[in-house]
Amino acid sequence: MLELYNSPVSTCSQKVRIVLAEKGIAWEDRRINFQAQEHLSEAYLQLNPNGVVPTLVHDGRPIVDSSVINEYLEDLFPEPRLVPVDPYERARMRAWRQFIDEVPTSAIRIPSFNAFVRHIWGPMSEEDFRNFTGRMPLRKHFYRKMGPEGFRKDDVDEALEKLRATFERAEKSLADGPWLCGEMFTLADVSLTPSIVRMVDLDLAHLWADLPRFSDWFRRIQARPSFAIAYYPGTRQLGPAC
Ligand SMILES: N[C@@H](CCC(=O)N[C@@H](CS)C(=O)NCC(=O)O)C(=O)O
Repeated sequence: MLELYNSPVSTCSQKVRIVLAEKGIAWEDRRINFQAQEHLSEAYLQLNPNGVVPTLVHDGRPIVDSSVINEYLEDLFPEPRLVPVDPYERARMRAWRQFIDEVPTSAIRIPSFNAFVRHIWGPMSEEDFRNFTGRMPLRKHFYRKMGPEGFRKDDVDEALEKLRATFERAEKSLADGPWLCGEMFTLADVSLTPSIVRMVDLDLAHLWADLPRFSDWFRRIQARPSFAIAYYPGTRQLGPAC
């Protein structure tokens, strides 16, 4: 039995939901309510000591981190394949996925938190906010750096530059497309998708308007049946916490 602790609007959860949909895997939806701080509850921290979503629980055993979860799902359910068989192609895919985890996935949090998360500070006193963020195993300093005013303009500019660099890198790779790693749709394509969807929700799609191959890639992504399944109604209606 597979249970996914996740949130409809969380980009990292969306990454795993795409893979579940691509592979047609049955799973139990365990929704975490960020506003109720369920991700910081003792019970949830037992499953995921980082206090973030998603967490996959397979026959009672937790697996954390969306990229690790997706590789685990690939191991459990190899068909249809989302990871190349050839070791060199597999390494190339993992290098892409690693870059995506390090660069755009981190960068998108800056404009995203400014737009959709910062307001949680509003009703809280400074002391309450410090107590709340003090309970976060992974994101304490990130939230505190954001503060009530949000991330500064130079932080946002740096994030957008990193995102733009990603699109340019993808545009080059896609010359040998249709997917990031060539003919095969892989976990690298899955990993990049939620950041791009979030860019659209932030009204930042103009940042790749001059990149035709990348624009076509995103159209192809949205045409896959897994997209509508992972992005069911409500997943784009952005509320607090990513
Ligand atoms: N590397 C982790 C990161 C997970 C993560 O940051 N999840 C976000 C949602 S996309 C979260 O739970 N945030 C909680 C918070 O902002 O307090 C993964 O990929 O699973």
